[in-house]
Amino acid sequence: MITLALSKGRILDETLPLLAAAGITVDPAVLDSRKLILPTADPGLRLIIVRASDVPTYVQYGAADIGVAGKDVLLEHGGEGLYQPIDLRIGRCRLCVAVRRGFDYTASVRSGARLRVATKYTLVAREHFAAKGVHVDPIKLYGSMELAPLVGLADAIVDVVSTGSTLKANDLVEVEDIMPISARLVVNQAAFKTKRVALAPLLAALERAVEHSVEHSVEQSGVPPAALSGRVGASS
Ligand code: PRT
Ligand code: MG
Repeated sequence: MITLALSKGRILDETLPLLAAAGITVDPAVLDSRKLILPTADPGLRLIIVRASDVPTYVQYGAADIGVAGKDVLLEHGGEGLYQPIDLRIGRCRLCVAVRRGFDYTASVRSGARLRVATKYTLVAREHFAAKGVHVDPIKLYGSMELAPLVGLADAIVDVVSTGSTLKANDLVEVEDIMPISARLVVNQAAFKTKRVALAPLLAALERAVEHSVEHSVEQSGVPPAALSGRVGASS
């Protein structure tokens, strides 16, 4: 039996079509239930529903063999005990730095002031600013990061942005693009060897499903997705 860890919301919603293309379907009644262990039409594969930031932990410890997690979540986790063989090209967004409209970020950085940065991604933020020689005090939050600069908790936020409408609605502006983000298939390193016979065809089918959906989106828009975000074949 293979166990796949996923989070409800955009990750599950965007993974289901890839699974379907790989020939694996899930009963809609099961998806609507509050169950946390979901069977699929393939008796050799079940899904478990966990918090997005917990996916790497379940897979690292082998409670799930594979999982789907955003690169943002994987960077913050560290990726210990995990292989990341497939960029699923779903859950696309970008990690960025944003401040209140009117806050002079450039001047503040130039003056060498310590910036208070509210974020769910304290490790990533620390590394990003250290590499630029900017002094920061990361403030760990678990959600609604956009609020922090508005009420004086922080000077800046590091968060993922997709359409930009949340920033806009809260009078924040993006001042730095850190990196493009998409979701990765992660595999427990031990399971990759011990369950290779069961995993190999599933990984191959998912890879084909991703390629097919990429070709399809090129046909529809005329623009290769790699030109929109990230590199072709990026897997780290
Ligand atoms: O919600 P919960 O706290 O349980 O966990 P989560 O927020 O990590 O889960 P979820 O399902 O919201 O996100 C799962 C993964 O989706 C993330 O780890 C990202 O890799 C990816 N992803 C893609 C996003 C977004 N797009 C996104 N827009 N994750 C979050 N957002 C949020 C963002 O934090 C901000 O608050 O949406 C808001 C901005 O959206 P726009 O469209 O207004 O820019
Ligand atoms: Mg969320």
